[in-house]
Amino acid sequence: MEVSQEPQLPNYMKDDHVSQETENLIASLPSEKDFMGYGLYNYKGCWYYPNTLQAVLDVQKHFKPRDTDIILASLPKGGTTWLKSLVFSVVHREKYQENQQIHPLLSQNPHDLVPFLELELYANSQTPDLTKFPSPMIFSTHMHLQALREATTKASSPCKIVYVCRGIKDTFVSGWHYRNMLHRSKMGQATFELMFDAYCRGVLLYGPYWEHVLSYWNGSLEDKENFLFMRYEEIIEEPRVQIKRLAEFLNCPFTEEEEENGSVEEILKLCSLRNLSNLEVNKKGTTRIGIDTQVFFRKGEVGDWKNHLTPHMAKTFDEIVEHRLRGSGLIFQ
Ligand code: PAP
Repeated sequence: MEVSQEPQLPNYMKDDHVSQETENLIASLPSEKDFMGYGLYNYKGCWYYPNTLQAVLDVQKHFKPRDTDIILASLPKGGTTWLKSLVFSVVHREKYQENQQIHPLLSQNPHDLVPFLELELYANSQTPDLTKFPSPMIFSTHMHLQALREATTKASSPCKIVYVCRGIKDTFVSGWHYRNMLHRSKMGQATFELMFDAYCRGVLLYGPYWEHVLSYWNGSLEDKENFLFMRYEEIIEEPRVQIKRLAEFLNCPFTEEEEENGSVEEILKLCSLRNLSNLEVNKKGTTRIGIDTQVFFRKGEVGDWKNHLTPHMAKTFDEIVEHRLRGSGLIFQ
């Protein structure tokens, strides 16, 4: 392995928080090593590290969303941090319109404002205290829809789910940089190629990519009232249109007055990569789950893959995605 120092493993990658029952389950599951040699297990079509699987099972068993809850879903590196910032700011905008200086995004990382169900809340407890978050509660998850549904179908009426995704090539490249930053080490070309191969086979945490995006795409086609399918590239291209679409979906559309007084632009500016990444809280320190806050912010460019993938790698990704999504109506350029 080319990693020069012992990697700082986040808890969700470990296997030290697993019940005997889950251990028995894991022993019966298909397994593979991830590109760095850590064990992944396939449960109902999706790959997990042991601690993540334990937490997913706990979410499925114990989390019961209320109809006012909002769940943000994504693959890692699909636009999670941005979506958290935007939804939090849109939903809670009335509270801070008089005094933007006290806006929580200025002093807290977006991941601490919108907690992950399985990576934070249910990672250490089957009965986390959910009352400490402002109402309406906004949660997030990287679980794919079939896995999430095991929890949401317990609710008496559906809650709103917003999904964001990004083309596979930029998601992959963003994930590569994230892993380098996370492990505080520059991994070499051989590891890059191993990660590429794992991605192509779908063997990565919450993968395969195509199953994940398809599960939410189909969900959004079946139930437009409760599912919103968003794309990172579209938010970059037409932020005003997309944020208004988001607000309408969440039943808090911008009023004419808000549009005139610049509320939309203010939120976009507050949530911009430039603004967030320059805040003290996002330059140093860690999130509640112990990840350096700065690793969530990098370039945020569409097409950065061109600087990292060979033409052959790019073509391989395009062909896989085209093949896997064929007939679904979901197309990535
Ligand atoms: P996560 O799933 O681990 O939370 P996620 O936020 O989905 O990660 O992805 C991080 C990517 O979003 C980074 O992209 P890059 O590697 O291509 O640069 C990061 O720069 C980008 N990002 C984070 N915050 C924002 C933001 N406010 N606006 C636009 N892009 C952002």
